[in-house]
Amino acid sequence: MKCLKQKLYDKIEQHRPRTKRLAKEFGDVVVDQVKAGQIIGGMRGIKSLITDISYLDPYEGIRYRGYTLPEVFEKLPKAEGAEMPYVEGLYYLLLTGDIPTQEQVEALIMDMNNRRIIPKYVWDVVDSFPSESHPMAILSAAVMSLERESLFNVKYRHGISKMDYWDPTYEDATNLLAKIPLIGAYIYNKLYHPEKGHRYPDPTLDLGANFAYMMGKEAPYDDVARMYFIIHADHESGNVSAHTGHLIASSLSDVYYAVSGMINGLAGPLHGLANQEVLRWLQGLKEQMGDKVPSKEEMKKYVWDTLNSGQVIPGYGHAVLRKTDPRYTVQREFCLKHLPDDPLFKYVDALYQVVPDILKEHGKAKNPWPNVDAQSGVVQWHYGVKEYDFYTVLFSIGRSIGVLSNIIWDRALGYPIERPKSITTDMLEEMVGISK
Ligand code: HAX
Repeated sequence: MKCLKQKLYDKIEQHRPRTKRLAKEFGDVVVDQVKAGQIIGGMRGIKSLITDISYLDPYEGIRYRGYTLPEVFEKLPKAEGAEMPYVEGLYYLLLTGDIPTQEQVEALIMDMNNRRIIPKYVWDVVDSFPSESHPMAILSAAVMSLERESLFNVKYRHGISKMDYWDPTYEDATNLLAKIPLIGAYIYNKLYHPEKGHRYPDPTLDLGANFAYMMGKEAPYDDVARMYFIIHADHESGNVSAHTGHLIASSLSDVYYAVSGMINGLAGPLHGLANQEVLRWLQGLKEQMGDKVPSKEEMKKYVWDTLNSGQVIPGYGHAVLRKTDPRYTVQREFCLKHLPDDPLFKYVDALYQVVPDILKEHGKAKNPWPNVDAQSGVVQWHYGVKEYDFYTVLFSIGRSIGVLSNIIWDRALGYPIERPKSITTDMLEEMVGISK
């Protein structure tokens, strides 16, 4: 049996001529046009990035290597008795495009378990933060501190060939992916449950089960962790976190710099932090209502009050999607099966009944439907992770799977340093025909 790295090498060799041919023979073919509105509107919709790891269709949602989320959940190997697949299997799929066998995933789990040792200075970095610090700031700093371990940097200093950049990058990426859940769980225990202390990983467990174990959670939290990391792994390349990771790595900064930057981008309330914002916003509604479950009219009023005060409804809308996010649906189905009577789930479900119509009437949001963040806090809350500041750390662990896979392929295909062109307002006014 070929190990993941050998299989990846074969795939890279097969793919390289395609990229080379596109660049050499078709470099001048026009594939998109840029409108002035896109330049001042956050580059929305401009086709200017390339990735084969995932593709986001506005109406269908995300596909990983061509597979929809339900297909991913159905096809990837699972631990005995588990409802959700191994996270390691997803990493294998994202890197190679192939669904791994049980044996291939087990070999990868063993490999990753051997990469879990974390130098003491990382714990010291985490411990040195004040307890009021946001866990995303701590996670970013802890990942950054690991940069010292980069194999890519050592090889680069010794003069490695461009064709081989992907190899130490794969080593760095797999090392970081093995370690980041430990850092996340350590931050959780330190900030919120210092009395319990930190649990070191169990080498017999896979990434999802290990995370549950380190968080001090029983089943089915292992499946919750697997589901959570898998649905958050990738959303093609243009979103803030994925793009930041790619951009930083394009200057040949190593994966530790890139993933730390990715985490910083994810920490914004319009992106990953929206999952904590949903919970904060819902708690506000619960406080207003006392113990009473709000009526539909009261719910509508709360939504309108939020909009009228100039704020966004967290967990709704999307820059690309134009329908309910399948990542929302996966979690909703999990909730319907495992926690149908959870009071918070009922709130979120009731919101689903009122928010889209209100956003349509409000008339601004291009997509009135819920995104991944509308539902994810509910699941965590139900299983006792009520410290909602922590939710984006969970998102970061998941997102690192896609970002790292992309960076390995960026190196393999030799994509250059990213450098779009900017213009001044004067120039844009002139281009659109505004006379002074
Ligand atoms: N509530 C109220 N107004 C909204 C809205 C929402 N949920 N979503 C969009 N709008 C508004 C925008 O603020 C914008 O208003 P202005 O014209 O006054 O600036 C207008 O509708 C048009 O925006 P859009 O084109 O539909 O959306 P964008 O591509 O600009 O932004 C966002 C996409 C996800 C940032 C946006 O929908 C939003 O702010 N949603 C709430 C925050 C959220 O849930 N973020 C998480 C998104 C998923 C994700 O990345 N997870 O990590």
